[in-house]
Amino acid sequence: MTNKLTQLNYRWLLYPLAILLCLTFSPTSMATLITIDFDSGLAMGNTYTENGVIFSEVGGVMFGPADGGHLQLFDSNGDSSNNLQSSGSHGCCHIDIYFADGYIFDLTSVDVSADTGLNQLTASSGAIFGIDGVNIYDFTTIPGWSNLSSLHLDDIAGLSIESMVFDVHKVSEPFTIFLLGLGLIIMAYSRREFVSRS
Ligand SMILES: [Ca+2]
Ligand SMILES: [Ca+2]
Repeated sequence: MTNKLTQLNYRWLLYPLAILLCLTFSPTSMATLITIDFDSGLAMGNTYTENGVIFSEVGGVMFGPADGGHLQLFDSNGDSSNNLQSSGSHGCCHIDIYFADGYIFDLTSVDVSADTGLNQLTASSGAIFGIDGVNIYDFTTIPGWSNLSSLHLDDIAGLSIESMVFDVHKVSEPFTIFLLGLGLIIMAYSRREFVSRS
């Protein structure tokens, strides 16, 4: 009798534990919204890094103070937060955007303060979006902007971006993968036990 009770408890404890592990450490539950406002990052050489996101000007001069490079970090619209914008006297730019840790992400939104046209965003999925005017663009409603490894921004002449929001999936951490795997193994084992005893 005691032995049977122990087996019963053992079986019914394993299954919830496995489900808890899987739910807690599954990749989708690790998604985190990250807003880049171009205020708190570090501009160095041809890159700007904020909150783990790298903006790298491809083959360009560099990010500069007011007018020292292709790109500026400057509050052009007076809302006390910097914009990422092209510098009029230095022509246009091409920028790669990605996470320093190689995280996979969804592009959630881009807040555009100024745009004179011909500015194009390309996703690693192959999706292309032509920015057309001043707007807060909601990419969650457009197919092709999820599970990305990078973005590419072309010809940002006349473009001024107030902020960008990313939904990052932190799936590359070995410990997370280990715990998720452990949860799946326990779940499979406890299910086998359940089937063999019933
Ligand atoms: Ca800003
Ligand atoms: Ca601003």
